[in-house]
Amino acid sequence: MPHQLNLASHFLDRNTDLGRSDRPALLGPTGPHTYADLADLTNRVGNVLLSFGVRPGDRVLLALSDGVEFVATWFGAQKIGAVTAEVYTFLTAKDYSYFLGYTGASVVVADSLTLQRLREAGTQGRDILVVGAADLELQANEHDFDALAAASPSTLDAVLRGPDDVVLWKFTTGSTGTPKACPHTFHSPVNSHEWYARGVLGLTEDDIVLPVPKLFFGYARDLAALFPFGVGGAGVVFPERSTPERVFALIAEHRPTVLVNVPTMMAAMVAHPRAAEQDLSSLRLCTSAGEALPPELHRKWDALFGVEVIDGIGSSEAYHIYISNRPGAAVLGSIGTLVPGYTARVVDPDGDAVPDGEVGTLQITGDTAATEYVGDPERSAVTFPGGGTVHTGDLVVRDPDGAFHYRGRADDLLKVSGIWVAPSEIEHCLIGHPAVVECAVLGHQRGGLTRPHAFVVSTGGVTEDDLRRYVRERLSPHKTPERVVFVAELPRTTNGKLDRRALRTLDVS
Ligand code: 3SK
Repeated sequence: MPHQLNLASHFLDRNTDLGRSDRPALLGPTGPHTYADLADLTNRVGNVLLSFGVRPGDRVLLALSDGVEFVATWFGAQKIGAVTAEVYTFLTAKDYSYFLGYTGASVVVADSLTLQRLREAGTQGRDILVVGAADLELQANEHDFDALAAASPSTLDAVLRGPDDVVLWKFTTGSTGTPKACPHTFHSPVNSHEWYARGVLGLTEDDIVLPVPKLFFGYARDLAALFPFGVGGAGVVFPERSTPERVFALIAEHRPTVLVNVPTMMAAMVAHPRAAEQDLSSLRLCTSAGEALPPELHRKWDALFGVEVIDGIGSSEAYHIYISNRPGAAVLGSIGTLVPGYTARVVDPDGDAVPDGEVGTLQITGDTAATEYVGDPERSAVTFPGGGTVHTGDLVVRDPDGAFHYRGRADDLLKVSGIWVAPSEIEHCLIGHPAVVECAVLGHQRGGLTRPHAFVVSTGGVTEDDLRRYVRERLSPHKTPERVVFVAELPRTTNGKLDRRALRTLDVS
């Protein structure tokens, strides 16, 4: 690991030196964009940011749809030593107000999708660079991103950052519902690229990576618009939200080799009426992370698409994926083994190691860990004890052969009839029913007792009693949901994970 480094030089500009200028870096509706195009726009955007007074260590907030402008803004900010922080594009004005205050960013890069809600949030005292502003009436502190970039120089010196300099923030919502930033140094993306992207996935310059989640989610941003550049490969970027139809169409058009997926979309793809007609033969693998992959869904995916699923677990706190299956050796029902570079402990509530085969909480250590949640010393002390360790709050079982099995979040466990129950066990059972597309199980309090309640998105033609019977026949009686509530969709956090807090507010009595 070099002592100092700039992420834009390391991941992007190096491709020019390696003679890859004319190779595609980004594909999508506005592409292809070559490495030369992307480096050119990156330098221009970096110069625009400099002209607005952005200095090393300053946060630049991206509230921007996926596209070449997103990627060039990210690298442009990196190149001048600024700290990138990206947020979802479908937030409310209240949310944007929170992020503006929390990041203290004096420059925000937005687009027509986010501008109105940013205005409602109040952007006084900040400069807003607006992508696609040609037809918009801009206010005094708003500026036309494209015009400014076109008029800026296309050369830019990279600012080297040191081992203790924060270079990016990754947001996490966690159990409190209030997003907090995990700050990272350049060590995190550089190590993750070596250990996971190259070491586990074996990314090469022949890879084209299509992400299902949008780029504000670090899982997708790194895998589609950072790690491929480290090997001269390409990412696919597109502005709209992912739907099964759009994902199928992008696969047909761009023939990606790697699909970066989440179980929710895998369930929707499998349940799609035209799933069996799709040609996914360009894919050499499909990653799954962000939430637990029920084995039954994995089985359905395998049977229908035959594209190997590389299930793994990662977090914003630990930067990226630290336990993963391996291509060619993926094991159904397991999240895989440690990604080389990490060590793990599985502990009981006192912090003592539990034997293999028993459930415990996962602690992970490696040189990609954040050191704090910005502005939250209490939660930081619990999650980041120091020494590159993250207390993940994830319940796992480790086999004697080193393979891990996910058992849910420690704070989601239910005590039913005096026995601990992991909601994921009931969820994984329910998903095996042919009419269940996705589901979530929560503890419902009544008269001081906790009972599991299931929320189910179904294809129809199934009743509450059918599903209760289905679980009762497969699991012990106390795991049978007291109620099964059919919903049109499950609430999700901005990172696409199940929002258990929002689910709790649904009336099931
Ligand atoms: O699941 C997550 O939260 C995550 C975050 C960052 C990078 C990768 C992953 C899977």
